[in-house]
Amino acid sequence: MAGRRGTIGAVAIIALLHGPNLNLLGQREPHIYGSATLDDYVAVVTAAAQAHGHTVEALQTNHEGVLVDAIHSARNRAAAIIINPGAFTHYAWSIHDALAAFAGPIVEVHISNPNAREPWRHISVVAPVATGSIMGLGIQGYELAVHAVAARLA
Ligand code: CA2
Repeated sequence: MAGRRGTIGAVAIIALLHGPNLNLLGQREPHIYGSATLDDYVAVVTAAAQAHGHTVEALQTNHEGVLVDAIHSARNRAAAIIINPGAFTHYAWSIHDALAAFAGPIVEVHISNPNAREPWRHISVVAPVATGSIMGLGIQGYELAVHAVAARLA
């Protein structure tokens, strides 16, 4: 059914994108990232999206170009992007440029609070092209991201 870009009827597709090393969630560094696995994050986001009548397409990659391609695909498929770019956050201008070409809401999410960590993590090249950024709230931050996106798509 024709509709707004990234929608199937009234159902919006939310692209949930994760960058490098986030496939290791729950396996290492639980003192920083907790014990939830990436599958747990996807499940929480999917449940929150479904509560708003939306659907989620999730991807994790360790490769910058693959993430750029996923953002390009989202231009035609998704109504919104929730992205944790991992360490790409801090230097990957290709991710910045790809997100800048996306028309819908973009929420940058971080599990930890990069501003409370090493100085090199204090810079985000993604934040200037995001609708908003949520950090330091763990898995709850992802739920908040879904609510924020849903409000903007309503
Ligand atoms: O806090 C976040 O969500 C980060 O985006 C996570 C990135 C880090 O580079 C950012 O500064 C902040 C790192 C992801 C690494 O994830 C791991 C998870 C478990 C074990 C090892 C790495």
